[in-house]
Amino acid sequence: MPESVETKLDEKVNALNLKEIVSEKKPEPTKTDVVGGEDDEEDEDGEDVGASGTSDKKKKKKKKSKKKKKITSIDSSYPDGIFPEGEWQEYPLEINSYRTTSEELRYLDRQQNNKWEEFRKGAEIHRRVRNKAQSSIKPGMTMTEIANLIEDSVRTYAAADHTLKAGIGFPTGLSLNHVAAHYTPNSGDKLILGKDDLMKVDIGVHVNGRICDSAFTMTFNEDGKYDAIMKAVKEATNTGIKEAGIDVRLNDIGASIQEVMESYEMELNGKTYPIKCIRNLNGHNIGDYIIHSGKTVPIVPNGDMTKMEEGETFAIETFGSTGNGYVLPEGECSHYARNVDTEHINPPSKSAKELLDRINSNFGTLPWCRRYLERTGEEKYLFALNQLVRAGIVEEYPPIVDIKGSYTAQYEHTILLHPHKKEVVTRGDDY
Ligand SMILES: [Co+2]
Repeated sequence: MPESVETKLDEKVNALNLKEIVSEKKPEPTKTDVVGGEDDEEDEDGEDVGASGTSDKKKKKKKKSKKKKKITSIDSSYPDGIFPEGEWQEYPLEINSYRTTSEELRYLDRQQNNKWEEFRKGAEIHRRVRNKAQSSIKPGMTMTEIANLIEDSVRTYAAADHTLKAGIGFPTGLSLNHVAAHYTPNSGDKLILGKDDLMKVDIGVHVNGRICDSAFTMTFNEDGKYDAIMKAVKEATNTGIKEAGIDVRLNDIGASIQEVMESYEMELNGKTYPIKCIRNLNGHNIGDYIIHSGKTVPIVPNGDMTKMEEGETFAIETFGSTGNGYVLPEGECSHYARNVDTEHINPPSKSAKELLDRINSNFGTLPWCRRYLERTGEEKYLFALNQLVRAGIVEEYPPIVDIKGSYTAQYEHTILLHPHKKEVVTRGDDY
C-alpha cells in the first residue's frame, strides 16, 4: 500500500460520496469455513510453501489427491511457533560489513525474536494467500469475488478471534490499468476483471500489529503486451531492496530505483512509451498498527538525506507507468484509516462518536474499507464518516490514477533491518 505524498491536499478536496449504502450484514467466517471454492487444499503433512515455494512434484501430487482439505489456521502447520525466514541480504555499505559477523549484534537480534516471528507468520500467510490468488483468479470474476477470495483466506489462516490480534492489515488493493493504487470494491461494485487488464494486487497481513505489506501485478493477456512494464517494476523494486539498509540515505534509494525503472520502454499499438516512475508514490516505514509511519522511501531522487536505521521495518515498493508518472485522486473512496494522535479532537456528533468507537475497537489505526465496516454491522454510516474525515480524525485514501489509457504496475516487499543483516520477509518464489 503506497504512501502518496504530494496528493494529500487534493485528497481533502475530494469530498465523500454521500450516497447512502444499504448494507447486508455479513457473518464472520468461523475457523472451519471453507474459503475460496473447490481448489482449497492443504498438504496432508502441513508442509510450508515457504520462501522456496511449492515444487512441481508436490503440485502433481496435489492434483492427483482426491481429498480436498480446508484451509486451516497457519498455526496448525507451525505448532512450535517458528515460521520460515525470508530472504537474507547483507547490508550494502562498506562501513556496515562488520555487522554480518558480529556476535554481539546477533545476540541483540535474538532479543527481538518475538517481533520477527510475528512478521514471519504474517509473511507465510501472505505467500499462501497470494499463491491461492494467483491460481484462482480468472478473467470474468468480479472485483468483489476476488477481494472476498483473498480476504477470506487471510482471515482463515490468521484464525484470530479479533481483527486487532491478526488478519487483514489493510484493504486488498485491486487496481486496474491506469489506476495505480487504493482501489478496492465497495459493496455493490460490479466491475469485472478482463483478460487484457493489468491488475495490481496489494495484500496486507498483520500479526499483533506487525504488518506485512506486499504487492504484485498480474494479467491474463497472453501476447506479452505488458512484459516490459512488469519486468521494469519488478527489477526496480528488487533494486530498492538491494540498496536499502542501515545508514543508507532515502534519496539514494530513489535514485537507484529510477535508473533501473527508466531504462525500459514499452510498445503499445505500434507506439513506443518510456516507462516512468510514478514520482508521487512512495515506499514507507511500517510501525505497529501503522502502515505509513513517518519515513518515505522515494522512487525518484527527492533530496531527502534521512537515513534508514537499525531495527526499522520498511515497505519497499515501486510503480511504473506509461502515462505521466504522476497520480491524482479520482473516483469513489473505499480506503480509510484513523489518524494517530487525534484523541484530543472531539467527534462532531453523537453518531460520529459512535462510529469512531466502532472504528477504534475493530481497526485501531489499521487502514480499512467500507466493506470491512459493514461486516461489523454498520449501515448508513456515510454522513458520520464524512464528519470524522472533515474533523481530521479519519483520513480518506481515494483511488489514485495516472492518465486514462495508460498502464501502471507495482511490486512490493516488506523488509526488516535486523542489527546484523536485512531480511526480505515477504519474499517467495513467485516474486
Ligand atoms: Co505499501
